[in-house]
Amino acid sequence: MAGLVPESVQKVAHAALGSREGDKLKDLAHNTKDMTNKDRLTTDYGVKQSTADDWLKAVSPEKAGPLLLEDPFARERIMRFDHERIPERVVHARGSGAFGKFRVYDSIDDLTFAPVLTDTSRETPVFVRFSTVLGSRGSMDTARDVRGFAVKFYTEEGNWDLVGNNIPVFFIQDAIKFPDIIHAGKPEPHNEVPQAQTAHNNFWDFQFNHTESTHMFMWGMSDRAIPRSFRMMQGFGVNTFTLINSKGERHFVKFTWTPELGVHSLVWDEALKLGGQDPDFHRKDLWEAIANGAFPKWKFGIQVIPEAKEHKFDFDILDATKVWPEDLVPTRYIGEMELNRNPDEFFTQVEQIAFCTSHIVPGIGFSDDPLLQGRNFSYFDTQISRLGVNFEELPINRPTCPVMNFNRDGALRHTITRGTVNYWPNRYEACPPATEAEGAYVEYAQKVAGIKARIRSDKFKDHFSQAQLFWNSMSPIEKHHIINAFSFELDHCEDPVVFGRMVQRLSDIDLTLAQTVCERVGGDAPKEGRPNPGRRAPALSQAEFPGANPTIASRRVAILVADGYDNVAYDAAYAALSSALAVPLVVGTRRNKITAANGSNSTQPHHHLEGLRSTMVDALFIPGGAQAVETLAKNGRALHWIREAFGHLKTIGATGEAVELVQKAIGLPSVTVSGSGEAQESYGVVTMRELKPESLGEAVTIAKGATGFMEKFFYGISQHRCWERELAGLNAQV
Ligand code: HDE
Repeated sequence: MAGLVPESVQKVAHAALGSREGDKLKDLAHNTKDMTNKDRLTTDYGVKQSTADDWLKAVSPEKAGPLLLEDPFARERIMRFDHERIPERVVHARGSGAFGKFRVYDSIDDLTFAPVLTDTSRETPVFVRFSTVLGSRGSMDTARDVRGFAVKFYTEEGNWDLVGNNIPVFFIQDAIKFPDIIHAGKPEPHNEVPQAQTAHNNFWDFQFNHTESTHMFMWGMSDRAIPRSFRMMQGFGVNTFTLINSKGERHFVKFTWTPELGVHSLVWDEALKLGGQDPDFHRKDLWEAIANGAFPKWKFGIQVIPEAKEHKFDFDILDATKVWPEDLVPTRYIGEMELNRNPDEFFTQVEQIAFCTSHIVPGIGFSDDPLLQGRNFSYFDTQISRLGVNFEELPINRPTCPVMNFNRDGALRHTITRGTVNYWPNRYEACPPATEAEGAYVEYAQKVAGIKARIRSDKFKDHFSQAQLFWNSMSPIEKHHIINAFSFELDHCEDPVVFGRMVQRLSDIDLTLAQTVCERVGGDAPKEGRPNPGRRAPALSQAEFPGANPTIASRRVAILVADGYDNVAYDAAYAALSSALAVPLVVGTRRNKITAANGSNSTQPHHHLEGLRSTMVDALFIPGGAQAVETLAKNGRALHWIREAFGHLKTIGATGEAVELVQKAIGLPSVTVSGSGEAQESYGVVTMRELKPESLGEAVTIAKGATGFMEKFFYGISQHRCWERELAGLNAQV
């Protein structure tokens, strides 16, 4: 029925049903119902109900008396409601997800016999859940935090769960430390403060005391921890897995996802404000992009090390606090994932999806990575506590291939397995184990020898080299942001022991970093730094991943209007933005119709200036029109919009009289604006005083060095942010 089930969801679902991608959707269809106006209200046991509103009462002529406990309908409703909540995930509680498909385009049959990675004709359905780590289910999306990037591949050989993050390393080397790092990062135990933040004493106390976290907290203080969108993050399997080929050879492997849209982040001030203004910023962004058909895509890459070379590196390749630098182990891109369908229901899909790192398929194996091995135990265990022992039977979790075994019973068992035996061996030879030829998972015959001991190999003891490698590889802007992040975080630690020791720790990475942060947050200025050999690995910088092609597709662009706006510039911008698949959002002095300068055109704004905030868009356009500009110039909120967008390094476009408005709002002589018919760009502010229609064309080529107004404006947006503005210190007013 129209309105109840979003059309976009239906369209993609139907298109996919004929393909392998649709296998999971077909499977889910058995459990999916659409609510329509033909349905009638019933109890859970199917009896129709005459009202949804009144509890059965003892009614007398004078009044409706007390409720009768005998009312089974009312009791059912209340009791079902009382038990609606399940425990939230102990970490990664807040998340959102989507369906999609994966295809390998460059078979790696030299490395594995897993068809999901070798059969280029195969489409594998996937469900992906993105998450923050520390916050509760209701916390804000834009917290400074690692993001989860968990992919469930419904392969024909069973489910493969690749449970990764958007940062390639982790805080700890050995799984036994997981409760400590999470306790230290979560709200403090005495007052449950702060929510979804690492800016507190306990987190930084642990970081100082636990030096193996040093590399990871550098990533956490970088812009990677405040992504602009889930669609603009890399994903990393983090742990070292193995691939086994049909010759029985084994290679170590790390898995990565690289987004087509490039890797982009918010600026910190935006992230802070969005936490209050739009706590669902990332969740909505993913949903809207998919609903609008702007399907996010990632390239799938592998880094591979043959078994014989395991010990040839100056780091241990099984240590999850280390990256495999790309100059030593290049990434080979072999596949692509697209997300193209929003979930139908959050709880039964996004909340109930259960990932287990132990879920792998033949041709893929584990390694002796001591973090991975602990994870393999933990995920299965946590699902039992969160969802119950039959969690694999839940629709979103069950594989698309056949499942048959002798596991039975347990709370909420759904499958009814017919037959008189529930054990193996049995007299009927029912459900025998599969042979290797039939596709059985056979463990790699790894040699294991040694004594029992609680130790790690020597190379695990180097905790600083890769933290330095990361710092050295950052661009000047990225370094500046990391310094600001430490300044924020340590400023929130009131205990001088905590911030005082942490600034000393920073000198193990870089002396200038330590001294600059110390200058701001307090403590004794570090005098000497750990020697830094100056090695760099450029691929660690997110600036290395600008995106496949310059594009403004799916970028949100506000158009500010008031009565008397210039309809020629407005119409041209609106049409050009739409044809470039950006999302124009008209923001007016009111949400009722706004009349254009020519008196006959008008527009119905999507929002008014108080409703939408500049933080929620990627760029800003203001058409001229003398009357409109006069109104906006007197409106403090409008001026704030322009200043804030400028402070957040966003591209701003203005034509006609709006050029003076922008000049007035920004008020910086170094930002020059065009006083003529030529389009001009200065620090990401694109202006053109006299309208030149040919400069406003609809089909805009997005390329560097273009001359037209719209081309310059679009190129600016495609670059995400104008970093020159920050380098010149012009954004300081926000
Ligand atoms: Fe997790 N982690 N983790 N983790 N993790 C969980 O499992 C755990 C680690 C990651 O969207 C939990 O289902 C241990 C690394 C993601 O549902 C739990 C250790 C990486 C998600 C758990 C780690 C991750 C989780 C909580 C150290 C990046 C969300 C709920 C040995 C590669 C998955 C759940 C989703 C979730 C344990 C370390 C990523 C408790 C013990 C390293 C993306 O099982």
